Amino acid sequence: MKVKNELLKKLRKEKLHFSLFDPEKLTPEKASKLAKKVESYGTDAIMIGGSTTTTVDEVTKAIKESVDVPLILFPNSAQGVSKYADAIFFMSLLNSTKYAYLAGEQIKGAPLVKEYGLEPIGMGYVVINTGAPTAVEKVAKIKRLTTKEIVNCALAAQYFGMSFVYLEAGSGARKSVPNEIITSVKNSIKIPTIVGGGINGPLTAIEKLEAGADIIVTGTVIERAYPKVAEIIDAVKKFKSQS
Ligand code: 1GP
Repeated sequence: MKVKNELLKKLRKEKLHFSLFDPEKLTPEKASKLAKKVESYGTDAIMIGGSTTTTVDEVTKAIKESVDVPLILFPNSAQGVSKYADAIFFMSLLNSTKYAYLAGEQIKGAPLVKEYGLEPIGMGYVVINTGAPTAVEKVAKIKRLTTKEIVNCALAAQYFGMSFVYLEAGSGARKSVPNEIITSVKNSIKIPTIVGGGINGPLTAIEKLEAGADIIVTGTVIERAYPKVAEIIDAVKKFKSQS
C-alpha cells in the first residue's frame, strides 16, 4: 500500500492538493505538458478520470512518462482502469441510485486491478448538489441528501473500511461543497476528507481547508490552463506551514 501509506504519512503533517485530469478533455501531449506544470507547482498526486466513458490508457501513459508524482485512477466505470497508473481509487458512489455506480462496475473492474497490479485505495464518494446539476449528478442519478445523510454516508464509508471520503460538488460546479457540510463530516469521522468540484481560486481552497478538508482537488482550472492552479497549490502549501 505504497501510495496510500505515503499520502497518509504526509497528511499527518500537512494538507494536500490533488490535480484531476479528465482524459476526455485532453490529448496525451497536452496532459503531459500540464502534468509537468502541476508537478512543478507542488501538487501531491494526479487523479485521472471523468464522468463519461472513455479510454484512459494513452493519457495515463503520457502522464506516467512525464512526472514522478503518484498517478491515481478516478474511474467512472471499469473502462477507467489503466495499467499505466500507480493506484486506483476503488470507490463506491454512495448516493447513486444506480447499481453500476454502487458496486456493478467495481465488480467488473476488480480482476483488472489484480491483473495490472494496481494499488486499490478504498474511497467513499458522495456527490453533493450545490446548484445546477453537474454531469456526474445526471449520469449517476444522484439522490440529493441532507447534511445529516451526508455525514451518515461518510460514517458508512469509514465502517466499510474505506481509507478516504470524497465530498464532490461535481466538475465545473458553480459552487463548491458548503463549508458547514465539510465541518459536519470532518467532526464525525476519523478518515481523511477529500473535497473537490468548483474550487476555482486560492480563497475558496483556503475556506475548504479551514472548514476541515484534508485534500483539495482541482480539475477545471488546470484544463483551462488558468494560472490560478499555481495560486491554489501555493495556498494549500502555505496552509500547511500555518497548521
Ligand atoms: C471533479 O472535484 C473534481 O471530480 C474537480 O472539479 O473540475 O470543478 O475543479 P473541478
